[in-house]
Amino acid sequence: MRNLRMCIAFVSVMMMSPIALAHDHGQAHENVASDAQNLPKVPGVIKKIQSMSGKVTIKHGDIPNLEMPGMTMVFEVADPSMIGTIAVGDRVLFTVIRDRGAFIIQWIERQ
Ligand SMILES: [Cu+2]
Repeated sequence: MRNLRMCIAFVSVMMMSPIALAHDHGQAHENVASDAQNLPKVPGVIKKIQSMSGKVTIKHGDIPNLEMPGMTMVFEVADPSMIGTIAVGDRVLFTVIRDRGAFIIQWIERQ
């Protein structure tokens, strides 16, 4: 209840303040990471890692947001630092988007 009231107060301030609105607009563009967190987490097993090209081959389960059934295929990582957190044979959860024909891993975590 208290949170709700704070939320309403916050929204009211936002609506009255053009500066706050502009700030919020800027944040929306930086919020790719939190958008990615809303993607379904897909289970998979790492089959191959090509660290130079940032490509990872994963035997993956169903990917609901891409309407893709389970298979083994190559993905790209959104951030090269992701490569260092995984190894061949790892069971992982990951989120992925399709961008201009490429499948880009947004988030990945060992299980
Ligand atoms: Cu696939």
